[in-house]
Amino acid sequence: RMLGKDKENVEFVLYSSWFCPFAQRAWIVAEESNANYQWVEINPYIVDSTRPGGYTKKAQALEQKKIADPDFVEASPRGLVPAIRHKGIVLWESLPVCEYIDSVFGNGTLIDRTDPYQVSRQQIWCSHCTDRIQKKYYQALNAQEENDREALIEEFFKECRVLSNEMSNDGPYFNGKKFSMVDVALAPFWQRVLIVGPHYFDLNLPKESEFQRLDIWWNAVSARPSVAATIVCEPRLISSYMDYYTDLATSDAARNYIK
Ligand SMILES: N[C@@H](CCC(=O)N[C@@H](CS)C(=O)NCC(=O)O)C(=O)O
Repeated sequence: RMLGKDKENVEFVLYSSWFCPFAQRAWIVAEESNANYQWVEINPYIVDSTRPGGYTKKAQALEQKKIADPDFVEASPRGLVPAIRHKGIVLWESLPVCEYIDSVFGNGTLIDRTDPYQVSRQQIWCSHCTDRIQKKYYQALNAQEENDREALIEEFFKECRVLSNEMSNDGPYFNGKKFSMVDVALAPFWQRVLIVGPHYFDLNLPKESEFQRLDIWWNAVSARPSVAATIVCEPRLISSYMDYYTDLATSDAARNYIK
């Protein structure tokens, strides 16, 4: 279904970047759906030919992005991936994009929309994944002093424990037996915690029960076909994070999630 194999019947266009965890959320939900979608690969950053594949985390001016791909910037006014185009509408920001794909092309099951409490609760824990777990982790990756990094890793562990304690005991996923939006929100970042972090610095996840629960969660999530389909080449993923580690990133994501 990806890459618009059935080019005649493309149902929506997904503007994405292979390395982007936010875009990976939308990619997972697109894979969960049965839609025939077209992938448009975007590199929103400055290309540096001395880097593997030319990938950096250096911001490219919006004007440049417009020249490279005007349709993309029309779909995403700040020039960030992911974004989608469906018939006459465009949408950007990963979680709203995920919600739309799930409602329109999926089974609408990633959020229990029949229960207002569950809708709001999912939002709280999706934000926790983005603004606390992922943010602390990126800050640790970006820290230039060992002491700062250690303190940030402790804060990251603390936020992981908080999420873990909210996870159901009824099944492997956040909500138990049903895969949900919180699982989608966290999966790309957890993959980076396990793969990218340990390459750049020592990251030994604690052995305590909260982290065992997260292990159970990741085993189930990573085995799910929609998630497995989005796992990219590990060495390339690692090298694409170099600018965070060396504090050279100037992207919108770097400003919002690291600084
Ligand atoms: N809050 C946005 C963040 C998206 C984002 O920062 N994407 C990065 C790639 S990982 C991007 O497009 N960066 C381009 C830039 O910073 O100019 C979302 O959830 O979709």
